[in-house]
Amino acid sequence: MYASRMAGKSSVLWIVVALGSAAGVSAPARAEHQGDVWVGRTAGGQLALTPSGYVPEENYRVLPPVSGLLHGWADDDPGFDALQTPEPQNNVYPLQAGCAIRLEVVACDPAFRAIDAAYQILDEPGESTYLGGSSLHVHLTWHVNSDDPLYDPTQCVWQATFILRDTGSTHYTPSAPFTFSFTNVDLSFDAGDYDDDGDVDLTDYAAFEDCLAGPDTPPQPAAGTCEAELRCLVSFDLDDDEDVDLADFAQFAALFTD
Ligand SMILES: [Ca+2]
Ligand SMILES: [Ca+2]
Ligand SMILES: [Ca+2]
Ligand SMILES: [Ca+2]
Repeated sequence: MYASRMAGKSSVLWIVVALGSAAGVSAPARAEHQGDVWVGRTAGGQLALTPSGYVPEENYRVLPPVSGLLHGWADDDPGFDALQTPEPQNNVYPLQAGCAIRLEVVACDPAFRAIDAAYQILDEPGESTYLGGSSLHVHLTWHVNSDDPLYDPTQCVWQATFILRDTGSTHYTPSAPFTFSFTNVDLSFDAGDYDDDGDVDLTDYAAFEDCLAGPDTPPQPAAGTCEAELRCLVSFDLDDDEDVDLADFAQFAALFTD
């Protein structure tokens, strides 16, 4: 079905077509998900996030620049919301009355911090803030602080790992750790469209070649910057395993628009 649209392009693209049509296509790249983290508990009584809400591990959260009180990049999404509807297929159920849920830092990168409504800074392991009870809904401020002496201007992704704890009468087991990735790079382009001009064409293909480093190897684009590497992954790591290889190439080929 791609052959007619590809007619007249180079022989390289015919290989692309063959690979693309052979592959299962359309897994979305890791991208920006709108919405909150949904908090619930398993049937066995462990705090858990549902995959129906924002999944920290599957998303880069883009923080816009801020000025004034805070310097650097900050936003208050995603927040935390209590799950309302049971999800037996995910083994996650609504929180019960009596719970008292806290968010606790396990680890976070230098210059990153979470700020709660009382302006308490969370940036050291063990620090925590109260999120609420069985109907919790709270937004912290996520902040990459460019005033921090440890702020590294060559860094473009900041990670922060948390767990949820219950200090209430329900005595839920703490959640598994979960890790957010925040970035100050604008990632609002579509999968495959590296140069963000609304198509996937030979220009993007050239960028794919620059990003291609093979299985289980981080991209090493010529530009050599964190931002270039991140753009490689967001554009071309279409099977979301943190590399750009031939498996991604097969999916990339199917995205060709011209
Ligand atoms: Ca393009
Ligand atoms: Ca183009
Ligand atoms: Ca791979
Ligand atoms: Ca990949």
